[in-house]
Amino acid sequence: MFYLRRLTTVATRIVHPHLTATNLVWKSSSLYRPFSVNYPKKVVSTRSISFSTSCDKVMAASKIQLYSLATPNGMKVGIALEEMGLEYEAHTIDIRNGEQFEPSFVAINPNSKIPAIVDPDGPDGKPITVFESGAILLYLAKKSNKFLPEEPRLKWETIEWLFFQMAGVGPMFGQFGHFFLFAKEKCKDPYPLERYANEAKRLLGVLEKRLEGREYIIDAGYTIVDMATFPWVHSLEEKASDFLEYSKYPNVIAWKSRCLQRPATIRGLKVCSIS
Ligand SMILES: N[C@@H](CCC(=O)N[C@@H](CS)C(=O)NCC(=O)O)C(=O)O
Repeated sequence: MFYLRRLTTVATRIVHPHLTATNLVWKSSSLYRPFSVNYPKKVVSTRSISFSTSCDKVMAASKIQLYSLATPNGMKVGIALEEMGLEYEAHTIDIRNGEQFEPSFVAINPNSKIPAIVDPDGPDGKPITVFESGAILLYLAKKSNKFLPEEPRLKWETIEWLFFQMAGVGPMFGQFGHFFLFAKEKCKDPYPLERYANEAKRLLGVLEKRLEGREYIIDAGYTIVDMATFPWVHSLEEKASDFLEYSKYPNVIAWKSRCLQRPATIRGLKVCSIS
């Protein structure tokens, strides 16, 4: 883990050479809250990092560097990288231990959330950092020329449904998961769970209608929209299928099963797995 942290720090220096390598503060949390936004964090140690020549090969990294964890948001990017056949190196950021708050990671994503990438070969040939899973998917689709249709109407439909996932499915399913799984004991008021369960069901209904007579969300075939959406649908099906009445959404279930039949997608789901 220490070596991975050093890789993260070195990659950060590639794109943020103004950062110093010393006095980086590592923050940790004893609580695992994949869906949470505000949970207690405490600094457990402070140590200095120094660079040695053994890290030089990382300074010359030619592959995309992925910083992630296999949560529904993290899985999106693992799937995209595998499906697109892009070369990459994956680094696990353990949000259970507060690694998303380490300065070296904050330099890559100022919002302290996974996933994030560093591409040493950005659009202008120089290194670039990209955070927010939707932005990363668009970036990778453009780089690989895959999974984002070129035909203008289909392209805008793809972007439209990607925003639907980013602004609707992700946040609402996430809040539902928080109140259903993690805040069960903390919050006795039924209102938040009801609100987010109703919204999750409503969104499943929107998807159900969209998938009527369609194999994938966009008619062009499997796209970055499916990669962004099905990990959330799959995750809540595993945890709350009865509560959210998944049996009422047969088109959604059939589509999710189709996504799960793709070997590269299966590989992508396992990138940065939580052990
Ligand atoms: N909108 C962001 C959301 C990312 C996000 O919420 N990531 C979660 C894991 S699924 C995280 O890093 N949580 C850590 C925290 O909240 O401290 C995206 O899609 O990239």
